[in-house]
Amino acid sequence: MSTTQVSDNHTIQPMVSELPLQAVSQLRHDWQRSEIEALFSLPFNDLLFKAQTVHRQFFDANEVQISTLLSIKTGGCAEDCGYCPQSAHYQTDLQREKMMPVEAVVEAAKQAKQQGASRFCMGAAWREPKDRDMAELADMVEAVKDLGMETCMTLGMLTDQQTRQLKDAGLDYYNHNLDTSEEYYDQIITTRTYQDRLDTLQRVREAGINVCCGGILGMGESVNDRAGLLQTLANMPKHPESVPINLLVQVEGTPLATTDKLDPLDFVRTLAVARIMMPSSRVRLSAGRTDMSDEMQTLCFLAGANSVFYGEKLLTTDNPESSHDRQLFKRLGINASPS
Ligand code: SAM
Ligand code: DTB
Ligand code: SF4
Repeated sequence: MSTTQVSDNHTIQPMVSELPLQAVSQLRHDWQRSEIEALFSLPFNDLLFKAQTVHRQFFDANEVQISTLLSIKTGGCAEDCGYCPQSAHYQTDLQREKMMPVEAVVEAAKQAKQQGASRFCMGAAWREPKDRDMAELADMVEAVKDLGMETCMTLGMLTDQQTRQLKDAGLDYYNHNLDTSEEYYDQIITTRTYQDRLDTLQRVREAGINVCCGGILGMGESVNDRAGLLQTLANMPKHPESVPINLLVQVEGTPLATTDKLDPLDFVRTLAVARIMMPSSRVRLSAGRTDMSDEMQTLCFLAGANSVFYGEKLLTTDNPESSHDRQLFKRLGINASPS
């Protein structure tokens, strides 16, 4: 680090914003925990400046990619994810629904396209899909692709064969979140391991499907756990193409329903660090937007978030009204990106 000599012989350090932005020209996969913690410890303005600078080297800063979600099979899930209203382990208000017919899925995708979504994400409350469901799932992928949309699915753990079936059907993205750090994982989920998740992610990557993988903030995790999650994501051989960062939606009946609310600025900080560490990935401001002010979402975009879920429902919980989102984008001069 160069320093500046001043006449009375004191030495002053340059501002962080004057430091070379080493992260911008290359994608790194060797992040050390101490470096990540140093990013989290930066003064907020320095961190946001750095994130926005990196963001502009890789993306149009005024474009946001728009995805719409649909729950194609709802509730009754065998897993015990402590945040999830769809787990059969908890008593929530949710109505269980079996797998939707292909035609109904295509109808919902058409509407999403009309509203301006470029990607359609189909989610199922499964630990893993059954082999007998694969043909119908493949039909859904093909039919949604025929509409000219990108397709994404999130179905739980996959076998090699299931992964290949989805790839052959033309699936563009597979969402499979790590949710938090490896160390904190068993505080949140006990019915599977972190390694189970990593195994499916590797299958998806090796099959040539784009990876969508991120996490949830506000589950009582420490800054160190947030750093751990981002370290695992960024140190994968290839960065996930999409990195959804969810704010926990606290649903009555789930074990995490009464967790202390996260400081909104800590959410923004984590997005900024994700942007710096994975500069060419779409970082998605995901669940939890109904609990965020317009101003907080604006800070998220400034921190480098450049994708959102659009449409009044996520999977089972509320998302902002589409008209409100359109208005916010207009106020900010944000355009929908074609992919
Ligand atoms: N069952 C599949 C799985 O878990 O991979 C796919 C569906 S699951 C609902 C998809 C993701 O939604 C989870 O990995 C989690 O990150 C997110 N999610 C679930 N409930 C949430 C909540 N209450 N708040 C925020 N994100 C949530
Ligand atoms: C992701 O990271 N968030 C989305 C999507 N991937 C599948 C799901 C959010 C779910 C929020 C709770 C619900 O609506 O059930
Ligand atoms: Fe099941 Fe997915 Fe919910 Fe976990 S997050 S309980 S795996 S639907």
